[in-house]
Amino acid sequence: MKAMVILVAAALGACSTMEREAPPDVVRAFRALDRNGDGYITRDEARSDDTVARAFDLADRNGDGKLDPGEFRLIPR
Ligand SMILES: [Ca+2]
Ligand SMILES: [Ca+2]
Repeated sequence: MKAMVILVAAALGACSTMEREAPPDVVRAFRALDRNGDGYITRDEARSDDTVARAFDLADRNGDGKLDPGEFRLIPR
């Protein structure tokens, strides 16, 4: 039982680490595009990057009209 708890905790820990650690080049690209620094990339901000602009609708999974870092890092580049 104890081993099970430790396994689950380790799995959860691995997941949250992966969430937190986007590759540095993705983080850099995100910050470069997020010109007003609000933590989201709007369609307007995406316009300066062809790849992101084209993938925008696909990447905006919750349909709020902006990309958060989690959505942004799923764009293939
Ligand atoms: Ca922004
Ligand atoms: Ca979104």
